[in-house]
Amino acid sequence: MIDRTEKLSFNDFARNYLKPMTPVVMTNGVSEWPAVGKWTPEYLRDTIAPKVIELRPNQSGQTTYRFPDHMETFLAAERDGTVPPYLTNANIYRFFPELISDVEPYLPYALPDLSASPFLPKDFLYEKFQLEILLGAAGNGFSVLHADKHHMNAFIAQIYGEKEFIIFPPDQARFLYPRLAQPLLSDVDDIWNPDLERYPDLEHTTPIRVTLKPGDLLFVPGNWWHTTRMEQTSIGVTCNSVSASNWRAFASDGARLMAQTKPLKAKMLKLYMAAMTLPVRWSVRNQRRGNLPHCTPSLKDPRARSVASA
Ligand SMILES: O=C(O)CCC(=O)C(=O)O
Ligand SMILES: [Fe+2]
Repeated sequence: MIDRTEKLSFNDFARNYLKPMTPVVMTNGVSEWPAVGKWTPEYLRDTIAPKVIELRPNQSGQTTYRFPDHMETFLAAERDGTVPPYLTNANIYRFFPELISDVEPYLPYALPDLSASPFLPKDFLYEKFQLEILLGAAGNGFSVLHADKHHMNAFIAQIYGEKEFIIFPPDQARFLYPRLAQPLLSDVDDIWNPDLERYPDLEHTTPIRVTLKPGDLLFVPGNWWHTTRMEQTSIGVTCNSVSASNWRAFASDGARLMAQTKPLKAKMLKLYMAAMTLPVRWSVRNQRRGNLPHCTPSLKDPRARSVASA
């Protein structure tokens, strides 16, 4: 079971869910976003300017989407009852600036986001701004059971339609057939109807099912395994973050990846990360005292501005 609550204060969220890394659904967690009640597939088609975006949907190869052609394909599939490609992980800041004001204020629960800390090297892991659109139709689903990359936390907001999640706690990872080379991705191809002869250890798991409705906000802490499916059109927005609880795992994953190409730099980075523990502790103390994230000057994050002015 996952707790379902009304929208929480930042402090209650931090104390009861963020710090212990426990999932939660906040009903109306993002109800103040103009996107809720406004976004529909047609709205996205009419609002997003024509452009080509290149994505790696579902951990696979690169795919090119041409907007609004993709939307026409999507709407036609919706009408015909066929299954269009699930558009995932399209970064709003990079691809859809025309939509940013619909998803402000930035999720206060995701701040301070230590992955965006100015103390980190600029090229650490990937782009810092993480607010991504997921647009799916009936029959779509996220392609793989996984825990989020680099052990990051995920906040998944439901904007339109419904989406079903299946979720497993970190201590069940050993029954979920993690891939050898990509240990945060599962080998199990269809967790909704699993082949128990091929994957007998799944018998030891206790999946948690959650359905999100518009306005809901789901917190999936780092290392919690999950995937989704849809029986109807669904628009979601997801956001990754790193808090004090998963800072260490995040940092060492970054250093591990860097060591593959730049071993010396990775060694220096490890030292640097150890030193970073101080500002991390400081920001956590701040959180506990109830100071809002945008008050932490050492973590100047441009996204916090939209929180501050909300
Ligand atoms: O909302 C979904 O379909 C799953 C998204 C997800 O888990 C992810 O982007 O990591
Ligand atoms: Fe995920």
